[in-house]
Amino acid sequence: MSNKLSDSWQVSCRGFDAESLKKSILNNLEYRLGKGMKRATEYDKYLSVAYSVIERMLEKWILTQDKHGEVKPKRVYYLSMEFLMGRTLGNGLINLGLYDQCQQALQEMGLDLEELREIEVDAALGNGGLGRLAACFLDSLATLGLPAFGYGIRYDYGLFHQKIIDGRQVEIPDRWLTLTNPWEIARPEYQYPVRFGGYIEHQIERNGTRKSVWHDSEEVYAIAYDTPTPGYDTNSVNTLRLWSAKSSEDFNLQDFNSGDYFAAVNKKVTSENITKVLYPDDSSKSGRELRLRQEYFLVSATMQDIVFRFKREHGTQWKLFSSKAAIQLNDTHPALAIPELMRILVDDEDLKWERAWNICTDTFGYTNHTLLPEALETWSVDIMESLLPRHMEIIYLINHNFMKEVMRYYPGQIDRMRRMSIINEEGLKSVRMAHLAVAGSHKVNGVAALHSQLMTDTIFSDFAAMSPGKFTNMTNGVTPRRWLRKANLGLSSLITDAIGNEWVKDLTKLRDLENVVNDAQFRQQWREVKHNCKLPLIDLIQHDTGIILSPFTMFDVQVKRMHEYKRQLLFALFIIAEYLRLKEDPNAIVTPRTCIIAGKAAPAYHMAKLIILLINRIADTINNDIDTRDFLRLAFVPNYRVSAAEKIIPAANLSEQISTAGKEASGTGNMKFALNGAITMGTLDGANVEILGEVGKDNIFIFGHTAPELMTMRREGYDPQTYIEESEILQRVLHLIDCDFFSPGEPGLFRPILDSIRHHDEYFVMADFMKYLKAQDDAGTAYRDVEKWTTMSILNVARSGVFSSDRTINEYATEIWDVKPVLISSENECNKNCPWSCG
Ligand code: 26Q
Repeated sequence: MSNKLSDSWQVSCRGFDAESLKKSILNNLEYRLGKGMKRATEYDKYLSVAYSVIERMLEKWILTQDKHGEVKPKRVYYLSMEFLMGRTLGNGLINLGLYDQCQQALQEMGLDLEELREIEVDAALGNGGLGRLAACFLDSLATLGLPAFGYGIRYDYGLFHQKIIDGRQVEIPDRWLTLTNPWEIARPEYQYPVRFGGYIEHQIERNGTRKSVWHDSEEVYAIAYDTPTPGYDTNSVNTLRLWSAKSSEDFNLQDFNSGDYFAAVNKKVTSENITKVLYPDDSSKSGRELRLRQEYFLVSATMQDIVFRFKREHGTQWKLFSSKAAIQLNDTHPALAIPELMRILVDDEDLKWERAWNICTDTFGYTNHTLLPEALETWSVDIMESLLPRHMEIIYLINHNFMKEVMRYYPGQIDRMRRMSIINEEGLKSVRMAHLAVAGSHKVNGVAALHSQLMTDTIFSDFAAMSPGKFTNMTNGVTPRRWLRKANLGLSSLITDAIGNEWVKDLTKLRDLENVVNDAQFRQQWREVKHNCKLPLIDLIQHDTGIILSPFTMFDVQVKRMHEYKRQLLFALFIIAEYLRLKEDPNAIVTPRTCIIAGKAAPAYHMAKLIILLINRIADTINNDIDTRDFLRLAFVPNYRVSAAEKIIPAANLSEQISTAGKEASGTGNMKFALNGAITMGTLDGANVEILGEVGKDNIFIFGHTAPELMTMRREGYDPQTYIEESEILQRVLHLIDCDFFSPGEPGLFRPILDSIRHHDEYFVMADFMKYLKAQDDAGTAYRDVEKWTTMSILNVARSGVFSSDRTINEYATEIWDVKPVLISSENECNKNCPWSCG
């Protein structure tokens, strides 16, 4: 495909041609790694290429940062405990416009770019949607030329690797840093002390003002590691700054001198533990103290850094602060940034409380990603008091003022105050982080229209009644660079040949595909591309599981974290029903289907792990049944991760988005599938509602009870038994599990699953089962109509433009952040007259 980007922006110290790249690659191998081609390992070769790519980012990075230093624009700070970046090489090459040249350079050296790309280990510093959203946002921020920093934690161990042994998930530590990470630059010159524990002394100054002094705290240092985040077809390169913990003293001298060497080393180890490992739970049940330490560590280092940068550019003109910094909180995990900024402004910078508070609320924005009550973050006042005594005081003060305000609005409404309080006084006293985040922000947003509506109807209804203008919606999006241009070269090229390549930067241009939807040759090519996307996935699955699949079947895919509300179980029950139908009626009309499931379960989430086991046992049974195996297969792909998603999603025909209505805040996988020409099989949940709105009801399969219907059923009493009694198919499916058909020799293995859906069925699996079966039947029928399916597939892509994270970031920029792009032109930089002659 034509991949020529406008070349005016190309910075020229390191050439962007294949010849210069070759030179760089060999130079890096020799002078950075100290090897020649003969002894270089595959990883050495990958590193040499990666170094050659990052070098070309660095020039633009410096240019960008210098420019920002000069114009001192308002910057966006995206604070997140997770950045699920995946691999960088392929996307770096695409964003820099270097892909084809690099491919050519490597080919001439007898190397293969695709093979080298596969060597890179994913940066898996996130669990799922929230972390990947942060990564997509970084790509869009840079592409749009917005001055921005991502701030997060440099975990030594990212999300665990998942192995499947005898059908069960086994967790393996992710030692992603044991091999060199070429994309980061350590900045030991940027380090900040972060304090924990101790006590607060309240002094009265000579002039009568009160002063709080924090004594006897332990100190840990936060060291910055920077990764450049380049935009596509632009000189803008922003920064992802991740903090790593370093002990403040190499040894505790007292312990050391008293002869206790191990105690001395141990203290060092304990404080450095803060950034050891990412919490592998994508809900917040685990109220562990280490997690709170992590959250405060991120926030404290980040706020010090932001204030340092502000003072460097604007001194102590605090009135400018909120017009120079927009800080976005990715869920409540970094919400301590609010009391931390209060502490810095009031205690360190001597601002009056009211003034500091106005600065805070003008600066912070908070994004909510969940309504599940059990996932709303709270911390016990006890833990907070002992770990962060000053912050606990500040939170009490914030709450005191906030309660006064509530009282002004609603005099005498004690119950409302109790509900809205940042401190939950019932039982063990705790801090409600969501209430803190709402109180301390000028904008609070949900991540899809339905979710934002439910948010103000339910968990934040009192807050929305008091400050309606504070609440808004920012429907999620995904970056088209990674999720179409990079992940699906075949479809990208076909699209570009048909409508040009502007869609990469303006995804709404995909609409132009509607002009060729009836073009017979285009349609034929479309089918071929979709077919070919299956081949590498088939190889991967055979390699990882031994299961052999056929590309001539419908690929029906559900990939996402394992969660009861996401209802992988509903998909599994459908597969059993389909299996029974095939067994009982050899002449049944069927659409040959390949069902693919992947996802990790939180290590302590036993039900989710049991569902993985059930899926694997179903797969063992049906894949080995000669009566059915030509029509129905199932594969559970181990170790779902960003790089696997890039292979799985393009191969899908049907995209399973079947969460219990009202439970999935948005979903972003749903968008990636639609963008790659898969048709959604979905409930009216999260962004599925908006996908329906875009593609139209003829190009999607929607089923199941709606959120309001389920609300009524909960209120009036829901009995799954009535649905079971009504459906013979459902009875037989459940019976097959019950009689240990999938667990021979292990009687009752799946009992907990059956008990849960037969008796409580919190996620309405039974209530939606028959509706799902019908929708699946419709999808199977539609797939057999090749022409109809082709149209649906093309229209899904044509109408998915709105789900670009560029659109989302533009909305944040104008409606929440008030930030503007800064053009980075390539004048004045290294050119042919470069004195260093470094080409
Ligand atoms: C919190 C405290 C302690 C330990 C872990 C956590 C924790 C970690 C990760 C809580 C939640 C998460 C991740 C949540 C998440 O990924 N939410 C998803 O966000 C997506 C982006 O907005 C949405 O599309 C999904 O609907 C939502 O589930």
